[in-house]
Amino acid sequence: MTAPGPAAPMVTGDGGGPAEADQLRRLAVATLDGNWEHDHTVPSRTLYPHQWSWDSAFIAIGLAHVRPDRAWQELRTLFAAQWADGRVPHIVFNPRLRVGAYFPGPQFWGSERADGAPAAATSGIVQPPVHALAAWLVHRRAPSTASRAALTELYPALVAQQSYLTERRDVARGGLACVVHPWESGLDNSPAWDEPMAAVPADAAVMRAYTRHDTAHADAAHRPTDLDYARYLAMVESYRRHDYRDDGLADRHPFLVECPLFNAARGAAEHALADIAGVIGADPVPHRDRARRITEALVDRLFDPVTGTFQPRDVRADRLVSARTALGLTPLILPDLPPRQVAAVVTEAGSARFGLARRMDRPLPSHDRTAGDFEPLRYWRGPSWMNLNWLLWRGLRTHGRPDLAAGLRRSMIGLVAGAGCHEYFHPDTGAGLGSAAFGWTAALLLDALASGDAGRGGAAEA
Ligand code: 2M8
Repeated sequence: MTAPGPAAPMVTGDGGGPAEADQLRRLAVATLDGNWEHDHTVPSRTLYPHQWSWDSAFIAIGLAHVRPDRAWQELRTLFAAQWADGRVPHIVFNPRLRVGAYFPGPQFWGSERADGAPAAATSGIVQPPVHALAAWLVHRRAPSTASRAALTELYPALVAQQSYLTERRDVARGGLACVVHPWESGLDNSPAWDEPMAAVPADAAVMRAYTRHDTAHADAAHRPTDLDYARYLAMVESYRRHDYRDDGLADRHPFLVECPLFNAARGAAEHALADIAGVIGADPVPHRDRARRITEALVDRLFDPVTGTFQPRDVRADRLVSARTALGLTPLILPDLPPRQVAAVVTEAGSARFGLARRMDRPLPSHDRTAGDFEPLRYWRGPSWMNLNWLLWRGLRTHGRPDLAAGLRRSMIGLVAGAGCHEYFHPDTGAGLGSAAFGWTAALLLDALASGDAGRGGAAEA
């Protein structure tokens, strides 16, 4: 039961030839055009029919190659729903859709009852802050007077987004922001959350009172379980009960985790804001300082010298979670990651757990493929995702590993050439899973196709 979408391309090779690349580009543009909804792009017409925060950032990066005006509009629309405290909600609901088009919908979130929420109905939680990086990349793709004006307009909102995370979410006061819900990480049911989630009291039977929307459009065996969903709802209820306020979280909230990807995105955002500041006449120095402090805190609090990888910290239990997921590789996007950690992450990525190599058949899975709980079909518990691979690809170029970056890029393009713009993919066979016309897969494919020279030629990239 996958969503209908533009037909998978008739690409016979790995997508690397010029004619094949052109076919793939057309497929990606058709997918993005098909998901365009008056002022934003939906991740999927069926599974996710509203606007999602980090999806829009990735989508803007791809749109910059083909529809730059839409790329800016995508970001503007999202930030129009920013809360007064600076949080950028993870979902902005489209009021034109029928009740029940997505669960949990606006009635469940009840954002209108919270202080500082925007006029639009939104969720009350956030997602990884990849938006400043996206804005910077959209500008850099085709710098112009219009793009500088767009950066100038977005800059204060991007700064406020960062301030919210720094000032309100650093529960342990160690320099890292906490996620208060697995949905905030973007990797909803990653094995990384199993340990902290086990402490959240919930009963799968509560789901009898609700109708899940996702399992009507995707195979239930690929999705989070009912017990996962019962816990997801319990965490929202805990946060919503206090009108999504962040004071006192340590005393009352059942899930508080420092996520490597979320905080790496925060650090990358400060680097991007420094670049943006340089273009619009603001001061880059405070951004570079904050970026340095985030990287130091990540290394200090989340790098495990024994395993040689980054692992989330369960703040309530004050310990690193044991699962070795692809989350641990993502700090590679930080240009100031120290050489020791760069080497460790590249080693972890190249191990049998993830399989990064100069010649590789498939992109990296979302979870350690040697782990007992690796599930190749279940969402974030094994399948390959374009956004995680794109982040790693970017990190490899940033840290001067064009050989590995080129191998990864080829495998990403080959994956979509074989299966189409699916939401996620079987990590061994490359079969397409989930939505068949997924926004960020199309967008990041466009970016990978356009960056061919950088990927092959080896220029380190800022
Ligand atoms: C997935 O998450 C939503 C909840 O936010 C869901 O499962 O319904 C995740 O893959 C998330 O990373 C993504 O942003 C969202 C929309 O694509 O779907």
